[in-house]
Amino acid sequence: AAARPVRLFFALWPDAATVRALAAWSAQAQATCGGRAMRAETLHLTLAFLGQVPAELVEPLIRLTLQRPFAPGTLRLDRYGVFPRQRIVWAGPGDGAPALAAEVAALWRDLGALGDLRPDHPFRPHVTLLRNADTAAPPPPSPPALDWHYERCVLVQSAQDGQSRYIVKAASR
Ligand code: 2AM
Repeated sequence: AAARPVRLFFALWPDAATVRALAAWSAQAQATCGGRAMRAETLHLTLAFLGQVPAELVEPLIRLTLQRPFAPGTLRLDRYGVFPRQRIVWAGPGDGAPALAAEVAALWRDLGALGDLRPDHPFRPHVTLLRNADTAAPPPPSPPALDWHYERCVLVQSAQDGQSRYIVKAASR
């Protein structure tokens, strides 16, 4: 039987110090906005969401992740934001993270060459902190800016059995 499609995305996964800082951002936002805090081990920034991908593409995607260059950089998270429709409160870069956006565009070019893969909307860099939040009121002032030094992008499988579970399939060098 054909293997089932796999839900995949590319992301930046925070180091331990960045996770701690993000957890503090999350707690501060939750005091005002309520909602459900993302578990610390699930905090991430999505670079490219692939959705359900045919199983045959998983190995090529792992090879691509291992082989293609990905430029490290620093992302300055300095604001809260909300997606009212999804009732999400997030942390993000006020400047839109142009260097990271350029990496994401290059990643999509490589993905498009590999298969029928393209973004379904523009890149909006954010780390989801709270779900089912009260997004009618503005979030509180943010803590001091957080500089996240990232080294790698990772290919992640999202296994949706009840709560979402993330499995890292490969990391860039
Ligand atoms: P979210 O946190 O804003 O919901 C795994 O689901 C990751 O992929 C999450 O970071 C999620 O963003 C993101 N994601 C889910 N559906 C998406 C879509 N259609 N486009 C872009 N990102 C998506």
